Amino acid sequence: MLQRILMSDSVPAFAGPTDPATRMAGEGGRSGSGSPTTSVITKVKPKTKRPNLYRVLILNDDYTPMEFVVHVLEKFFQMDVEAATKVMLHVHHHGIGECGVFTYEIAETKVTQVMDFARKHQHPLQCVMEKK
Ligand code: TYC
Repeated sequence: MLQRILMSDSVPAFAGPTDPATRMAGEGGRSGSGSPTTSVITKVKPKTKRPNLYRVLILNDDYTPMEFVVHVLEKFFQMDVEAATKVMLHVHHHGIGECGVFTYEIAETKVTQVMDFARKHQHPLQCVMEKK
């Protein structure tokens, strides 16, 4: 978004032409004729947007072996065996649990990797993503 400040016959006191966030257009301050001129100062606001984040969750079921879930968490979510076991037991007792928080594309890739791996080993493990 550009913020425009229209100033008459002026040179900005708050930021000179060397300020990278300020640009001047038009005739400039001194035309040489001695008469006042108009300058348009466009202030460029640096805007960095934070990406949307998504939780990747795994769901409990009655058939997927506990060791397989621990293995999945180690393989795709860089957990050590202690952290993976805690998450697996949380899911086992509460029905659902968080594996991590990622940007959209990373989260989608993790879900696909887990689902493909579970299917390949014929386990019904479910993995989903949810916008934070
Ligand atoms: N409930 C499963 C069992 O008793 C273990 C399990 C844990 C399965 C977590 C899925 O996401 C899961 N074998």
